[in-house]
Amino acid sequence: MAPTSRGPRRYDDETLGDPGAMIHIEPSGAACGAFVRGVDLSASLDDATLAVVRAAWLEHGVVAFPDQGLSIGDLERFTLALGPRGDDPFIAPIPGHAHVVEIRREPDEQAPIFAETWHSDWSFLPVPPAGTALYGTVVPPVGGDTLFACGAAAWDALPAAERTLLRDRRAVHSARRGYARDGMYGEQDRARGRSMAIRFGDDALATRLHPVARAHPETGRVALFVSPGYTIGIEGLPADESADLLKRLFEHQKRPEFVYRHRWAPGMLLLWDNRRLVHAATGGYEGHRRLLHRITIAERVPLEPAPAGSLH
Ligand SMILES: O=C(O)CCC(=O)C(=O)O
Ligand SMILES: [Fe+2]
Repeated sequence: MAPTSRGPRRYDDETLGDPGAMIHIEPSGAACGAFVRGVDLSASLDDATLAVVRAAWLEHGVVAFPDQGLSIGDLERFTLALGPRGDDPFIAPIPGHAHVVEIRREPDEQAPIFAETWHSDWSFLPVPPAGTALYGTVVPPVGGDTLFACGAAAWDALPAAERTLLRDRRAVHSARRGYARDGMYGEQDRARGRSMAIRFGDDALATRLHPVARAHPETGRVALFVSPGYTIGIEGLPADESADLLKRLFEHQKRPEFVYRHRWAPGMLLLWDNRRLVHAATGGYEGHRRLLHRITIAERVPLEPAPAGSLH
């Protein structure tokens, strides 16, 4: 059919049929992480583009979209296209945006760096969030990288005998180390003048069990799902054995071969998969401001324990 016979609203068929042709995905070369270029997140994404973005997120675990220039509304729209809104139990939202929180640090702030302990976001919830989107609003010229460690690579690298011992175990998760009154972000921390809107409290004492070896609900890939931030024990083990085992797993999961170090730039959106990765903030930007806007993306399906057949 001649192009002239097309209606004015038609796009070129090549573009229409293959959004991947315009989207460039550059893997980090580490166990996780990729840069995604050629997508403008300030506009609504069509279904085909969204599918490419979703596939990249699942394949690489953490994807960075540089040079976006997003408003809070853009961030809300994009994340809602990926999944339902997640809860942020211990950080108050910004005014007028019930699901947007700030990761903030002022130049003269004395409190310890927020989230420097490895964790998977809010893993103590009954159904932990699938993903997190973090947007670089004010990015310091040095430091402030975010580290990501691939829990699937960590699981695969465990000796077979260890995987056998761990495959039916459940871990005890809790927010208490961070958000209880006596936690890292509790009463003492508030007295040190942290600028983030943290809401610590007794709710943080609750515990929740999740499989140590967790099958990803969308890819089926099994990941080691524990972290020093939120995992406080292994169900059914004496306290000393549980502590020893967790100590070993925490050392193992952050081995350099599993880690991607993400360097931020202003206007960059980062999207990660909490089901596969643990992450940690870093410092090194004393005297500079850092401000990121964050939205938590909830799981679309209920969390199931890993089926035995999918473990290896
Ligand atoms: O500040 C960072 O680099 C990461 C903070 C964090 O853990 C989070 O936003 O979930
Ligand atoms: Fe986090």
